[in-house]
Amino acid sequence: MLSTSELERVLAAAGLVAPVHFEEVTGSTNRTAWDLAVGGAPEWTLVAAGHQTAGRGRLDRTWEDVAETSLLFSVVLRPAFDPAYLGVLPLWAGGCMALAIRDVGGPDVRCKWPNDLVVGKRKLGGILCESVVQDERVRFAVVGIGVNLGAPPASVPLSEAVDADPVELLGTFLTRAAIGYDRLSSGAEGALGGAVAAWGAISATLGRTVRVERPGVPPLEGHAEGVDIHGSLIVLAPDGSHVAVSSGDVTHLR
Ligand code: BT5
Repeated sequence: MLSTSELERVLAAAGLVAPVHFEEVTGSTNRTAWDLAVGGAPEWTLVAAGHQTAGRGRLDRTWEDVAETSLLFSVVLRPAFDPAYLGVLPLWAGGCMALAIRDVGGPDVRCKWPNDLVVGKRKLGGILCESVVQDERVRFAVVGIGVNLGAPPASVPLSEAVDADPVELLGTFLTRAAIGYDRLSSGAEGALGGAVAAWGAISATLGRTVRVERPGVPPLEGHAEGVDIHGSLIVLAPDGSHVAVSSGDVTHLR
């Protein structure tokens, strides 16, 4: 079971020093982490909950959970890299979590661009990265992750769950994420490229024919060729052009 003392323990075991904040029931851990970040909370401030009443996805969508059958947490980061690299964060976090799930004996989880954790067509986790950029610098980023454990919410079609202990999974994620974060944060090209390559190696999207939907733009169908150093999906369009997609929703067609 998650608790304040368990959060402190797994953070320390990952070699990280930061405040933790646990609530059995909260609105949204991203919201709490955001408020703490605005108030100056340091990197790796960790917020977790047993249940969210206002869990958030991207674009005002909701993240559903069944109380006590999810891992729901957010961390505050203050990457020093150029804000142009913010798109790498969900890929980096998703890659770390997919591998952490495998480490604790879970199934062959893959990453669907930009922020889903999937097994086949079923989604078992999602990542929500929110950030503030000021004076061309990242003031802070909140990386929130939800993973269904034990049972997916019945209200969400095509959802899936993994059988894992939340404390063990969180600890394994933090240990993976802490390794190499400082180089990523510094904007080292090798680290950014490494995070993108690690994501690509366990991606469910690359090599597929996809449809990309973006607000206010006609849908784009094409071949998902790769991901660039900014985390954008490179799609080969039917006219032979390469389109770099920095945000949107992807459907795997073939
Ligand atoms: C996401 O958004 O997938 C990001 C989810 C991030 C959730 C974490 S939990 C901790 C932290 N605090 C928060 O408030 N949020 C973060 P998006 O790509 O927009 O996908 C949202 C869609 O996923 C919804 O519209 C549903 O279709 C689906 N969905 C919602 N809950 C789900 C669940 N538990 N399992 C699988 N799919 C779900």
